[in-house]
Amino acid sequence: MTVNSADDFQGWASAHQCRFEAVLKNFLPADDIAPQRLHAAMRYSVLDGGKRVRPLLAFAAGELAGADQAKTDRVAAAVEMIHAYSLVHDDMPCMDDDVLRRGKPTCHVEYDEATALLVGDSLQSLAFQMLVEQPLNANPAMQLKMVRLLAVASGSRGMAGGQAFDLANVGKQLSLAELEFMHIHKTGALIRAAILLGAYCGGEMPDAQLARLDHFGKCIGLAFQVVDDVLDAEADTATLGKTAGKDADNDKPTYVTLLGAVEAKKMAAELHAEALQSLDEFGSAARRLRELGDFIVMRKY
Ligand code: GRG
Repeated sequence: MTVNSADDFQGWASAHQCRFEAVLKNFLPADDIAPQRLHAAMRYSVLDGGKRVRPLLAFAAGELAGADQAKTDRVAAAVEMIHAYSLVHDDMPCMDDDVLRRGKPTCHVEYDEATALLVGDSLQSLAFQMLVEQPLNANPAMQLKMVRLLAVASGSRGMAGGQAFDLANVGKQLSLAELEFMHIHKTGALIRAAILLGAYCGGEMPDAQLARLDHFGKCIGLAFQVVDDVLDAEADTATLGKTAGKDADNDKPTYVTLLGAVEAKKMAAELHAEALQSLDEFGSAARRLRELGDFIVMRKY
């Protein structure tokens, strides 16, 4: 069965997840290549776990834009490597200090702190290698734009900046606008980048359409975080594959602490509706993006 012939969303997503696991295995250095322990820890942190939401968003946007699978595989791998690095570093004692991730001991618990630090560093470098080793767009200037996009989304004006804001506000009450600022950066920036990078692998798209795709990413990225906050408060550790109730334990400001669970769920539903609205003009070509939007707000883990 090819990925495109899988008609239902679950079939499409599973086929991509399965195929992409092999892609990642191939892109990551083998664990018998020196330094073996670092490479084993990189593979441990990236493979065999995670919902692969960001890669699926890149594939869906790539399919919308008529992109080659080999190209979207590279941008999806780059984004997933950045995401995996952020989880490894986030779990370290100097940040969230957690012991469970994706149903397994966190990287620094399974290996050690120095290795976890180097896993994050190396995954970040490998992510950018993914974007420059092969042509991803007929226009080299566009490929440069793609590299910059991922750099900004993951750096101090994106994910890492959002994490700094998060760490600086532990134990504090934030306004809704401040919470939104934090999550648009910490969680939303990489989700947005996944969608645009997938689209940039395909044919040229008018700026207005790209802006609508980006608006979908902005809304669904924020919805992802609101749902994450609700799940942290309401789901159990076994279902999540990470320690539940961690936000309350760490005295973190969340949508649930600020608005209460009922209002937070309402907010997720509103963001979901706004996200879907921005895909209207794409018709059936945006079907997978819509379905991913549904999955993001309805997920249970
Ligand atoms: C360390 C630079 C740096 C950044 C860390 C992403 C992040 C920033 C921290 C993770 C903490 C966290 C739980 C954030 C909430 C949203 C989020 C990114 C959840 C994890 O993403 P999922 O649910 O994870 O997509 P899987 O394991 O499915 O890939």
